[in-house]
Amino acid sequence: MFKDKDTFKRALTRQLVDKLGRPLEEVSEADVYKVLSGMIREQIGRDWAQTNTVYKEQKEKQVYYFSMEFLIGRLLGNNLLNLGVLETVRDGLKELGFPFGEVEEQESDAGLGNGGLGRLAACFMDSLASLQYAGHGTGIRYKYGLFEQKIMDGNQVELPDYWLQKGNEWEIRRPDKQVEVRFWGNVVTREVQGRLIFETIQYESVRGVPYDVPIIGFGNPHINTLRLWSAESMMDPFRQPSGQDGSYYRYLDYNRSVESISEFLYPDDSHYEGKLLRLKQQYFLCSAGVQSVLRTFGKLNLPLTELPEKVAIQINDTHPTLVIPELMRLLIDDNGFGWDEAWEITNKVVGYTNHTILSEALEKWPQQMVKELLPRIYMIIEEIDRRFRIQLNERYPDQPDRVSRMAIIEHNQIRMAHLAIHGGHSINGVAALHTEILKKREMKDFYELYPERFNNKTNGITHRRWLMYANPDLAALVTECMGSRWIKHPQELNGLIKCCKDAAFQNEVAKVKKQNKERLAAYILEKQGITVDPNSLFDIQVKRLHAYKRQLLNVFHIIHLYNQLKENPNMDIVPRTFIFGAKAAPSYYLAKRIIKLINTVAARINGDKAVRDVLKVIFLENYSVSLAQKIIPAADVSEQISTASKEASGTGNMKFMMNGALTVGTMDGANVEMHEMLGDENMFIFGLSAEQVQNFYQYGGYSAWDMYNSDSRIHEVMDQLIAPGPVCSQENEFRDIYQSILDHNDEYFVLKDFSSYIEAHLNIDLAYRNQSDWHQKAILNIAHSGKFSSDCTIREYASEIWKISPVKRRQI
Ligand code: 26V
Repeated sequence: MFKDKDTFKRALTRQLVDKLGRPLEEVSEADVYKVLSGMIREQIGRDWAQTNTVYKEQKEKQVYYFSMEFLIGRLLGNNLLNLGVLETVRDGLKELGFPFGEVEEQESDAGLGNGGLGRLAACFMDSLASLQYAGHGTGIRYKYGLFEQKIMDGNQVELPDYWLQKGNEWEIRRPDKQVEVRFWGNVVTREVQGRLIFETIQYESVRGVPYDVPIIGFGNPHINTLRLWSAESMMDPFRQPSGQDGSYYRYLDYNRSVESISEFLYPDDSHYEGKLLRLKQQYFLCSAGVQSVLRTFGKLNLPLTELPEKVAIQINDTHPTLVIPELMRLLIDDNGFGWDEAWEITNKVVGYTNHTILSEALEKWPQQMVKELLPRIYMIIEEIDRRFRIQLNERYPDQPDRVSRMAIIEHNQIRMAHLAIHGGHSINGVAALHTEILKKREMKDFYELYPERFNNKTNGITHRRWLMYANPDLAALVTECMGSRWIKHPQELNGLIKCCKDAAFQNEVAKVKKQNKERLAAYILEKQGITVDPNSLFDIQVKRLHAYKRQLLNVFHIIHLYNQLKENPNMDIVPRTFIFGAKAAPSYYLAKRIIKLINTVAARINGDKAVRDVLKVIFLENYSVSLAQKIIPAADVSEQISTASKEASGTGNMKFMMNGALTVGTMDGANVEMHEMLGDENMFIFGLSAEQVQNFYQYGGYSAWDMYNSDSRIHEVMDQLIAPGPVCSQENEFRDIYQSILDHNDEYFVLKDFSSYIEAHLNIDLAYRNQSDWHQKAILNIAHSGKFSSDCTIREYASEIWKISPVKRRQI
């Protein structure tokens, strides 16, 4: 692309002058960002078009990853990395007087996701293209991404994230590929030549316009497409009547309601709410997406019976489950298929990934709402349910309870997970433990009915963004140690095992970690005016705020440490900096109170001169992909402390591991698989097992009050939530949190795990004192992290679920 630095500098300078008509001295970072991204866009255009031509000519099977969320973050740096010109551009820009960091900051984060589920979709996009699979994303182009978080007086305040304000350099609007999506109306049924015909009348139309984002493969000319749909009004505003009959106002209402469909991302994760707008969004995604898939398939001139050989659709959680009835509708109503044939095709095309076992997150749509908004889709779901019940009654003739447990429509609700399992050919969990829980507990009935459909696909992260890009010095060190094969074959990171005892290598790793910590410390100083010591142990918990993730356990431990220090100011501890980053769903009261608690504790501790050399607590505002890239490389300790059985997988855990942090964690999600490789020596495991947690839920036997009464450390910390002192400035300040634990019997076993968590932290303290041993452990963490590259995950999806291979270009 750019042969060398000087070629790049010349090309950029020429473009800057040509495009802006200004001398270089008058050019801003924002100008450079814009012109540079434009240059890249131009360069990749041909490869993008050619990738699509190859797909078409070779009739490659295409995978479509349907997701309500794609948390992609910024693209400039990642694109340059994948194009192999990051270093050239960085050096060239520097010589032109534009530090890359500042140019990069001009881009807004595409925050089109809440957390793990959305970021996973983004990592998968990167792996699909880098491994040369024909795999694309289908999502929504929200005008507003996840809210921007401000902390005011310790509380979270949400501001709209208008990420498109400055334009988006990475998208191309494709009005030529628009589709129509229909809502509301009535279905009329007619019989024509012995066949029933279903026609929806008096519906409301919405125009779906796709915006395509190129997904550039690493080191290859393969460019896939992330297609994000935007909802627009169908009518031409200038042709609307403006008379007194009210139609103009109806038009304005319609317009507003249409545009609201792709207006904002729902900021709730893990909590289902039966909101009509959310249902509209889901159907909009599914209908636009499936229509577009069929249109592309149509260009192959093959019969639709061959759809399963040429198309796979993976649905990211149940949010896009309506692809099942929508595909049925298009096959039956628009293409004349009979039910059975349409069902077989649909079944073979769709696969479903489950991301949560929290029952409150399982989607169940009110029957009536679906019936009104999507009358034809509702009829199809009803028919699916009717036939499924017959099948179940035949198989379990004397078990009506089981039949109602498994039915798709029950208690006036449509259970999306049941529809997804029954309507697709594959259901997978996202870590070994999670899949086992699905099979043995949550989806037991379905596992008994369809055992062959259940499979595990442990999550992964792209090592390109999370190691090579976020931590270039560490990546360079790895390459120096063992060459660069690991970049294409991340599992070969385990070649580092042999260097883990090498003192010189340990020192180099330590040096890089120190620099990353210094950079983060500088950021903290700039943002918050607080000085943190890069020699202290950086202990970090960044993730969505949720009770099951137990940020509370972390804060309780900090309060406990503080109590000990107050009692014994000379206590010998390794100086620590605790860092948090977390957004709470705006309606999640307790989560927001926990943010307030963290900030209150932080203010107290940071303001106490007596402990300032050994203890600091930082809450970083507005945690996002870009911030994660700054934070994670600087971590010594990674907090992965969810109540066992609750975290489906976790992916932050993998990012920290790959960056040489040691994990303190429970035997939950993918932590279990990390532990399998690392052993007790290289990880700090504590707390109840998933099985113990289950037993408590099932048989009882746990009392939070007993914990409170029997452990003085717990007693002290809990009391501090309600009595003026080091935590509260006034009485009862955090009584809500106190009650959530004691009066609701500590649903997530914070108190139960407290003691073993303290012990794990004592072990961390001890281990950190031996720096050589510590770095050895850090290196082993990096060495074993290759298994968690999303490349491995995607290869498994490709061969076991989608049945596709990397695309080889035939010579034309
Ligand atoms: C859930 C819901 C449920 C109700 C409707 C609205 C809504 C919106 C978003 C979500 C996402 C929650 C599910 C989620 O993010 N799960 C996370 O998925 C990660 C990737 O598989 C996994 O690593 C995390 O453990 C899991 O919590």
